[in-house]
Amino acid sequence: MNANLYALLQSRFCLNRSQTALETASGSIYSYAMLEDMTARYAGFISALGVVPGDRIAVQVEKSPEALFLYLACLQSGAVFLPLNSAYQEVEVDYFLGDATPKVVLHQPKSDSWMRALCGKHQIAHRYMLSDDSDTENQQGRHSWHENASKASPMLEIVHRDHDDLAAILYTSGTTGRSKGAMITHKNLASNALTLHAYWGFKPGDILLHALPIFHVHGLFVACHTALLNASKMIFHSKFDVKQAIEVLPRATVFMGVPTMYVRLLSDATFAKETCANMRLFVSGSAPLLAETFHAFLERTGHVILERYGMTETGMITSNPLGGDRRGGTVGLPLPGVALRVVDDDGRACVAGDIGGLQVKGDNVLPGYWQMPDKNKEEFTNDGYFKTGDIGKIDVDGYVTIVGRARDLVISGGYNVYPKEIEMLLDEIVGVAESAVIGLPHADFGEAVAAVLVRKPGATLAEPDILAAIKGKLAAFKLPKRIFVVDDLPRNAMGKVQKNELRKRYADTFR
Ligand code: MCA
Ligand code: AMP
Repeated sequence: MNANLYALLQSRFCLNRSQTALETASGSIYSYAMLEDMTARYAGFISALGVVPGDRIAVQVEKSPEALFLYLACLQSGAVFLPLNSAYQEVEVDYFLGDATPKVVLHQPKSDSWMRALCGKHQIAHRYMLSDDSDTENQQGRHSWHENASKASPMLEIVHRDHDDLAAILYTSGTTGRSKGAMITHKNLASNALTLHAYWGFKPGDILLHALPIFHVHGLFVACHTALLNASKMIFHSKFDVKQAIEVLPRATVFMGVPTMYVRLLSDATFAKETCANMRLFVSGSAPLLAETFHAFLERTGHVILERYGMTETGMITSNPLGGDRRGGTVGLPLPGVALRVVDDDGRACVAGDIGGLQVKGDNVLPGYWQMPDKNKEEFTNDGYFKTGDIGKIDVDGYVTIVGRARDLVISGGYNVYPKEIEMLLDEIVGVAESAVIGLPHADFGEAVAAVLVRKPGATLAEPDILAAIKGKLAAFKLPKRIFVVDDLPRNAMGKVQKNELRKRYADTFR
């Protein structure tokens, strides 16, 4: 049997391929026939470039239908898809390309000069540009992906892949400041997609409003896979715009978003019960949904947001039930086929209600990190459980609550930011003795990044200068939204910086 995920997805496409697969914000319509044809052409072109199964294709482009076809084409041709957040800067991308050694790189026109240099540095054989559909000028030329690939002969087969063959590599930052490539197999993706499709009760006629980015698990795997398995139409917005979302929501039945999106919907006075007339399911994840958002949404719309929990490395782990009790403040129950346990500091299983580290096992869990054998030993237990780094509890009814994180991580608007990565850059600035980066409560983003700097004797540190020094080296969403300069950092008896103390001190900064 061919375990290629694309074979599974394609087997579910509607027989009538003239049905709509994607509708963009500008009104462009792409049928399933078009999706299949473009995917096959892109796959044919990938193969003609000499890419063989297992080769990586790195993609840093804005969201567009073509970007989705490209992902599907990588699956079809057996290539390993390596999506990169379009906000990443040259220094960040340099590392990913050096580590993953892709054979092909696709990028946005705006990064032409530095991508050219990076591809030269890493001896990457092929470089193409893919722009979103609003940018027709850059759709042409020798380096235009669409111009070249859309004319290729369609690949007729779906390349055979085994369950454990890689489908994608997604980089997640690490607490050491060094990113790790999570290796995701066809089995990981297929098992999670089938489970979610059934668990969330997808049915004929469902229409998904898709406004998430497609370079992370939530938008690319969770949202696209469930919709494609259902042969659904996706109203495919290149980014979340609250006005646009409210305009099209009456035509949708399912929405998936990060908590910031729910906060923004609620902050718009025109968002009302009527907006949700056809909706059957609102899903939230990637960051904690505040109780006040959960309750305000119920009051305004009559809908109980379904919160679920997952990770890049594991796909979705838990979900509140579709039919049963959706408990606010919890992330629901372990999904079918997913084993989840809570352990204490010594790795012993906790009893119901006790707080500890969450560990997970199942077909959804990655086999390991790209070229990091030592890391793999650290992150998995001897009996095959993956250590999530999240702290939580499972109550007697099986409901899971996330209470914190063992790793130093800020989640801002659904994006993960690792303080260490920013601290390393701040510490290099002349006049900075040391730094501590923290997440502070933020009304819109849930948490926002802030930095506390200790100045060297006699140095003057001005916020704009500090920001200017690191801007361009980090994706903009990682930049501190406030910088505080202090004489020293609070430390415990062991000399460890007490970030909790700092979080308390500056708690009201963004409220
Ligand atoms: C944008 N900005 C941000 C963020 N997004 N700052 C902090 N945190 C953010 N998340 C900054 C920009 O750099 C910019 O700064 C300014 O805010 C406005 O940028 P803009 O592009 O207009 O922002 P936006 O369109 O309003 O974006 C907000 C957003 C977006 C819609 C919430 O961040 C988003 O789509 N988040 C979803 C992330 C996601 O998909 N996560 C799933 C990961 P300046 O003006 O200074 O330039 S997968 C995952 O976590 C697991 C598996 C899971 O469980 O799902
Ligand atoms: P990422 O590494 O980007 O895939 O982010 C995964 C992390 O997001 C998890 O380890 C959790 O810390 C967090 N996360 C995802 N969903 C939720 C949720 N519903 N509630 C709280 N935290 C979440």
